[in-house]
Amino acid sequence: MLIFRQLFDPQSSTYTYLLGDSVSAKAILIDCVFEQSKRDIALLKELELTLIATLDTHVHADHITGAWLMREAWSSDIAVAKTSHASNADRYLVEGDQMAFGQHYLEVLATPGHTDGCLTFVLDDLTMAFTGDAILIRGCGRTDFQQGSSKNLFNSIRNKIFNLPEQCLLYPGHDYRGLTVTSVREEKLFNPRLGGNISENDYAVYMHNLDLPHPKKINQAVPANLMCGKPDTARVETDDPNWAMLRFSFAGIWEIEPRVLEELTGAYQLLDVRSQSEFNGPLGRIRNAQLIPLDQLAARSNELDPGIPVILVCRSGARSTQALLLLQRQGFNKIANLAGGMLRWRAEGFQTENSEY
Ligand SMILES: N[C@@H](CCC(=O)N[C@@H](CS)C(=O)NCC(=O)O)C(=O)O
Ligand SMILES: [Fe+2]
Repeated sequence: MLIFRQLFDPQSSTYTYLLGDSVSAKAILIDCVFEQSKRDIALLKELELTLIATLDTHVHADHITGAWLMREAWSSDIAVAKTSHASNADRYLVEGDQMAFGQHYLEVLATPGHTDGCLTFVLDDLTMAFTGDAILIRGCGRTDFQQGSSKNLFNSIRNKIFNLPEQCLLYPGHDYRGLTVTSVREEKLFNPRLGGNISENDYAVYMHNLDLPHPKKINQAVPANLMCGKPDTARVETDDPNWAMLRFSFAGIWEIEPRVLEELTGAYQLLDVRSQSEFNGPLGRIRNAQLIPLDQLAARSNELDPGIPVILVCRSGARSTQALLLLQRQGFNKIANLAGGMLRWRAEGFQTENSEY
């Protein structure tokens, strides 16, 4: 089965696409964003997928690719267009190349115009295509920098993308209004720039008069993307917590595994947010746990020291997630949720106090 996710970066309005094969658990990412790497890694892990490659549709001008960071995390191949002239890639793609992931593959179409190295990736059964910034939903990529050419883009869209089956779904590299997907048929009929019978000349005039400001990050993004997102410094500065080995979840929560908590040596506050009766009940509690039930936490958070990490626990991990968000709003930033709560702690055989079985 094909696994498919469309992900969004709100800062640059970029779509990242995850495509995976459920049989082999192999996955690829199209147009991943540097700042979203933590999120993308969390999702791949939660879906139990292995990233084998990142693909970029072009050298982006508005954001930095996450390709390099992903290769650091997964040893995944970096694939870019041969015509991108980017360094540090593992595969340089030309039209007709296939990128396999398990039982599926994407085929490469060269669709220059927005930049001279733009690629569209077409799924093996022609039901989906990832067009980058060639065609956008009822729009298209600008053609006023990076060797952009309205003539080339007109040709790429009219003679390549519009030659895909009419029902083929088109997934763009960006959308600035929150639209997510379109189809070849829809864009042929309704694209205001080059749908219907609009001539190449009308299109060129339209593009010439777009008058868009340059992307704000163009001066950092283009050179970084020509290096496939390799940072200048040897170490990437992050604000990731360093007080314990934590795992970032796709839900956006830092979690601590029971085994890591058991072995944690530094100072921490273990906060149990269940009710008093549960705290004294048959499931028991973890040694040194301090009780503040969730419904009292807002009023009693001053009993905690914000300078010392707080680990939150409840029965299954749900209430403690709520508690975590509440403390975060109050300015606590060294904070983690015990994954799976007391139930998992016990299931994995770790010791409890006061339990009845
Ligand atoms: N305002 C955005 C830039 C938006 C932009 O120029 N997007 C490019 C894609 S990289 C484009 O082709 N836009 C076409 C359009 O908005 O019609 C920023 O500062 O990052
Ligand atoms: Fe672009």
